[in-house]
This record gives sequence, structure tokens and C-alpha cells, in this order.
Amino acid sequence: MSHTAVEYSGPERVFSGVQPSGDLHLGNYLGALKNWVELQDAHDCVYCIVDLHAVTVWQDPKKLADQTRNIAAAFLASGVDPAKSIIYPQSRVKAHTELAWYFNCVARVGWLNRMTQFKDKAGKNSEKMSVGLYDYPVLQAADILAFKGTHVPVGEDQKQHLELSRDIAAKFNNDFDVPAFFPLPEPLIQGPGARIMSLRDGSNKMSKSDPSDNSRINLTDSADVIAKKIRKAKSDAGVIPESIEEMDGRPEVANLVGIYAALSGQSQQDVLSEYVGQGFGVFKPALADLTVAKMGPITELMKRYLAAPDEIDRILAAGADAADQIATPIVDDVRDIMGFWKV
Ligand code: AQP
Repeated sequence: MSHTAVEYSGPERVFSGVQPSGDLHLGNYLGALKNWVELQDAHDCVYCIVDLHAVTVWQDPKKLADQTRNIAAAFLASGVDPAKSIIYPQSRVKAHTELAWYFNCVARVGWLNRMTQFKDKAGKNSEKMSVGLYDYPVLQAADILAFKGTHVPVGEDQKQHLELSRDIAAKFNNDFDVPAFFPLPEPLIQGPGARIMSLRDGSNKMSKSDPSDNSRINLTDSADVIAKKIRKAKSDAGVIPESIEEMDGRPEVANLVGIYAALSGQSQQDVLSEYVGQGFGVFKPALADLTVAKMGPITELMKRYLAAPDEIDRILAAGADAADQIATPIVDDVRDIMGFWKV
């Protein structure tokens, strides 16, 4: 039987998440948070602090709750507004884990074996990694689809995981003969901020888990620290070229120009035209000033939110209730579709 003519036609919903596994950095901000804020005026948005994902690698139990508040403060300081968007910690909404189990029985081992992020994170130690780390993309599919999420604003590193979410949704719809039940979620991967690279090595993405703090700009860094990290950022002895093609083979230069473009809202070509022929002695201080001007107010606001943890807890608890009300009926429908016993 072909179902090509029938597909999901329910409401659109934006879903995305960030792990409370350390301080957020400029890559998280430009690849995800900045876009989240832009989406919340015109869309129904659910933004999750994915603590169940964070524990796929060791997290200190004494710190996890505060790390969660820290990420909530970063959301709020970046402009995510709890009056417009739902903000909550993943572990407070049981639908995530329940749906992840059902999806474990839909996803195929061969699909997970192809996930490059697991290979990158596990390296040569894959046998010693948690089963949770291997299963991470299935939980991610459950996160999105427990809300029938249709659009997922993420950085480019998440593209493959999003394809897996689509495969799982399509297989569920097909296996259980409910062609219009789950949407096939679309990634929203936008602009030069979608792939911010390490300041020390333009071939690695900026990452919380990079052992070198100089590789990233943290949302908590002071103006002085930001300026120092940009001054020390790897570049080369050349000048800013005229065209994007001329940055081929100069990944660090492309990264610094990309950061400038993403922060200023210009295209990379506009940035090149403004600085063509200038060396890094000129470009880096300009980039440092811009970064401090854009990130400074966020850092300040974050501090203010963190000084009021009760307010953060109130927002997270209300967000969890609101999230639960959307996700629980969807997962109840999944139970019915799969034919579980009920009275
Ligand atoms: N370098 C990046 N450039 C653009 N976007 C990025 N994101 C992460 N790094 C970059 C996006 O940020 C969102 C949240 O990411 P996460 O914290 O949930 O997980 P991650 O991708 O694993 O982030 P890190 O910093 O690399 O953490 P570790 O080092 O712990 O793995 C996602 O939308 C992601 O695309």
C-alpha cells in the first residue's frame, strides 16, 4: 500500500535543545540560541535543557542541577522569553525516555553504526563508552517527535542526527500504518554561525569538551578574556582576501571572518569587502571589539539571572508542566498505535 499522498498536516512546532555539560560557547550561541530567539516571535517554540543527553558521559551529581540552571540563565540572557517559548529540563518530562524506548525498537543498529558523532566522541574507546552515548540520536529523535516538532534549529554538526530523526519518524509511520502521525522534522541550519570552529584549529568545531579553554569563547568570559583569546587565535601571515573562494585552504581565516559575519549580521562577502588587504593586526582587534559588544550584555544578564536561582527554578518548573501537557498525549497516542494493553 502506498501512502505517498498522505502526510503530516498538523501544526508547525520548533523544538531544540542544549546539553548542560559545561559552559556554553560562541558556537552554541551563533549556531543555536541566536536563531531560537529569532524564531520565537512567529512560531510555537519548545527549548529543552537536555540533561538526559548530558549524562551519556559522566556528570558530577553535585553539579548537574546548577549546570542546568546555568544553561537556563544563558537561554534567558540570550533573549529566549518564557512568555513566548517553553523552557524546561528534559529529565522532568517522562515522555522523552518512554518514546526513546519505542524508537529503540524502530531504529536499526545499522543506522546508528553510521553516526559520525559517536565515532568522533568515542574515538578508539567505543567499547568503553556508555550505551546511552551510542543511543543518543534515538533519544534526540524522541525529544523532537514527542512534541511533533516540525522544525529544528541546530548547528551543522547535528545534520546527520536530524536525518536519523526523519528516518525513525518515517519508519514508525510506515510500520504502524499511520502515514500522517509524525512529521518528518526539518533542520534549520542557517548562515555563517552554523559551524563555528576552534580558535586554535580551524578544522575542529568549537566545543565545550575541547581541553583547551583558548579554543572557545565562553558565554561567561570577561571582555579581557575574550580580547585575549581572539588575539591569540590561530591565523596566518596573509591578509584578508577579496573573495570567499580565496579563503580555501585557510580554515582559521574563514572561521574568524565567519564569526565576524554571524555576529554583525553581515554576509561573509561584505566582511571581506570591508577588510580586504588588511592584516590580522587590524582584523583581530575589530573582531574582539565586536564580540565584546555583542556578548558583553549577555554575560551581564546571565550573572543577574544566576543571582536569582529561585526565579530560574520557577520558570523551569512552569516550562516542564507546559511541556508535559503537550508531550504526554502524543506518547499516549503512540502507545495506542503500538497496541499496548490498557483498560
Ligand atoms: N561549533 C559550533 N558551531 C555551531 N553550532 C554549534 N553547536 C555546538 N557546537 C557548535 C550547536 O549548539 C547546540 C547545542 O549543542 P550541545 O551542547 O547540545 O551539544 P554539542 O553539539 O555536543 O556541543 P559541544 O559544545 O560540541 O559540546 P560537547 O563538547 O560536549 O560535545 C546544537 O544545536 C549544536 O548544533
